Amino acid sequence: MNIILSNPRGFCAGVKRAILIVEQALKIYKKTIYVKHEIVHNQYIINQLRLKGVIFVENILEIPDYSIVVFSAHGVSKKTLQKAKKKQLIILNAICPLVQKVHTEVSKSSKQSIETILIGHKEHPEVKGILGQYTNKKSQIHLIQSVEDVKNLYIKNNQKLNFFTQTTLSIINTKKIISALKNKFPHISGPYKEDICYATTNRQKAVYKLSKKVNMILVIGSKNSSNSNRLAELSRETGTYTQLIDSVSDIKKEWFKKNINYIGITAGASAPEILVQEVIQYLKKLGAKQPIEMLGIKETMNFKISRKMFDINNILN
Ligand code: 10G
Ligand code: SF4
Repeated sequence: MNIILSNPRGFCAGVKRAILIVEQALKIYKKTIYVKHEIVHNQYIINQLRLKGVIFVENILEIPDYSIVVFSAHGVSKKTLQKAKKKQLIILNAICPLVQKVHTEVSKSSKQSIETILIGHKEHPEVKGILGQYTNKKSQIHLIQSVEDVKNLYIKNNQKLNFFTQTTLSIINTKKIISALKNKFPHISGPYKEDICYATTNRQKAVYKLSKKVNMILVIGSKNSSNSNRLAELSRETGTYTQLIDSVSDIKKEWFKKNINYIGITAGASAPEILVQEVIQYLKKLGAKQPIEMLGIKETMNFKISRKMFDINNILN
């Protein structure tokens, strides 16, 4: 049995930054750190941080007044931010800068009363956060998820219309939706391509390439991770036998009974490399050879954390 590792895979710059913000907060403040939503959608990361005392909440109202809160990498709505301010919380916003860019644009669109379309998955926290930037009651933001939704979309003024996208969508499906939008609304404005980020794009391109070389792909990522699900979906669409696993303990021996000579492994943007290495060790015990790293794009993106972020005086001003 041979193992081929997808490249790039695993942590993106936004995830690294978000986890580091929580770790720095623990070190600097030496107090309970609350996190609004899972900092990133990965069970291993969440369990590790819980062991360090971090408390994850879905509702800001669960947090005692004057506490320290970190907003997850997926971002929050303006309403959530206001609630946190009302409770006088010390806020550390770990939103990925690439999601922040979408917030800024949607907020601008709202201020200018431009009807706006967001392509994204309903109920996903990133989508809730983006929708929550559009506060103009006289105009509207519409959430769509499919080409079918474009057909049913009614817009008041289609001469002035903007669209944006969630950052972790399927590249192929999103292109289809955008093309349907452009056909129906020729005057629509949007990002140069779409707001799907570099990490999502690179991991999807890599897993597609990998699918041509292997009989089976293991995608490491949690069930609620949008970008990990999109990797598994794309891999399955190529006809490759695919399993999305949180960790090595999800693997079932019967998966390997079929004629599998080449196994591919990839990991979502929120899955740490240690989980990949544990799967490799397991497969080696089943007789797999030393893994081969597939050639791929070298990622150099790095999001800095400003020192000011942890400065109490700066936060309270
Ligand atoms: O893929 P989603 O958005 O579900 O999140 P994740 O935590 O699994 O991965 C990192 C991506 C984000 C923080 C959303 S931009
Ligand atoms: Fe940022 Fe993309 Fe990572 Fe989301 S997946 S945190 S947008 S780099």
